[in-house]
Amino acid sequence: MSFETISVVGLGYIGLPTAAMFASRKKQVIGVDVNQHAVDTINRGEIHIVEPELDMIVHATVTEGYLKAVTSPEPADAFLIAVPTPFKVCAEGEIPEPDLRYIEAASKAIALVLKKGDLVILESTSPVGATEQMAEWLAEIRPDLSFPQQSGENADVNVAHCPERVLPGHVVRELVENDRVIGGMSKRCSERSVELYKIFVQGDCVITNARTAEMAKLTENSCRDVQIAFANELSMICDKLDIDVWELISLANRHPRINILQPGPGVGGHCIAVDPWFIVSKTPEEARMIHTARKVNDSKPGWVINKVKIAIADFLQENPEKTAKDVTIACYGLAFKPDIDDLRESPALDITKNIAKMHCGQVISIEPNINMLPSELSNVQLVCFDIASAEADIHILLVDHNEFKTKKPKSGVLIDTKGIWN
Ligand code: SAJ
Repeated sequence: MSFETISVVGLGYIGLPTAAMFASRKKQVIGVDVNQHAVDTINRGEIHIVEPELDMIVHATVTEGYLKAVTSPEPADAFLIAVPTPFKVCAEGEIPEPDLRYIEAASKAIALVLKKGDLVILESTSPVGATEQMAEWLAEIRPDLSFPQQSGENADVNVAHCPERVLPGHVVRELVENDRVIGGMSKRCSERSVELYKIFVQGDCVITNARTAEMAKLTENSCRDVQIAFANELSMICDKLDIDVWELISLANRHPRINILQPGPGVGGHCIAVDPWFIVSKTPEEARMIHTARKVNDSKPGWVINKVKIAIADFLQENPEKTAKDVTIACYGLAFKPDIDDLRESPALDITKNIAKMHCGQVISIEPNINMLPSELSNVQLVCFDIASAEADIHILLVDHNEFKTKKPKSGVLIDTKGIWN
């Protein structure tokens, strides 16, 4: 059975581009989101997120009538769920638990419009077992339909986990070119999912089971987290031993089998800093290295703030006519990684906020990708590079945006967490 109408639930950084790709292949796509603003924006042919090339595709597919957005699900042949999976708030030092409430709400909403022959795919990054849990929620609401946990290959509704793996900033290209891991709850579930993704995916669609697919995604992001933690740990060791970590890494990387990543102010975004906890919370006894890596990366912003405190004290000692009130600190970059406007879970934002809280003098921020500072930085001023470079006494480089690679403050104390001003 072919897929004529496809529904994507959750129109964020993954859901909207995915919906747009199906629509660009002339499928009828119904995007569902609880956010009325997002729905209205998309229906005008515009987008509410920043992602290169996406605006053109959404505009074209909405105008041609292939993509529409709604706030509650409508019948379709396939449903893809791409909602957030954050973790629950917990006390400091405790292991965060995944919060599946958005998956639960999305699956209960689509359950009402499911029919025999439909396919449901969970794309959200999820702890192991979440797809089986989702199938249970669907079955609870629709006892009139059979699901793979009850009827295997003969189920009325097929269910699979196919994690998204695209890199923000390159989503449109990676959605088409990347290989997909397809974890069906039965062989038939996997085969139908491959048929669906092949509508636009040019990469290989590799079949496994749902639990392995869930773990594959968590493994990819945990692997990157562990590798970044290694680089961050090296940067702290080198600082103590008076060695330039950037030179060290470039030397070590000349070895044919070594590829060390880059240290920074910490790990941000809502993927790499979150997903490893889904493994640690399930298997705390075994996941020792993954847990330690999380702790190392989470400790890096505090380490940078400590460096700033030392720099202020040194500056005042060398300039005895000044008090802390006279010291202007410039923080370069707020985004969680270079050349994007996304401030979610950003260590640069966290560091700037903490410096503004502890420092009684002026704190200024330079972030070329935004026009307005978030409300939590109410006592910080957004300025351009040249003003900051001329006015600040202490310059802290937090994100290696392209603009910062070509310019360097001419005077003052430099704290460079990304190694581009060396
Ligand atoms: N970072 C470093 N040093 C490095 C590389 C990255 O400190 O050498 C930092 C970045 O500055 C940033 C954080 O790590 O704060 C994460 O950035 P990233 O570029 O590594 O990854 P994300 O979060 O943008 O996207 C990741 C990708 N996963 C992998 O590369 C394994 C992407 O493919 C996933 O789809 C995405 O997570 C996701 O949605 O899970």
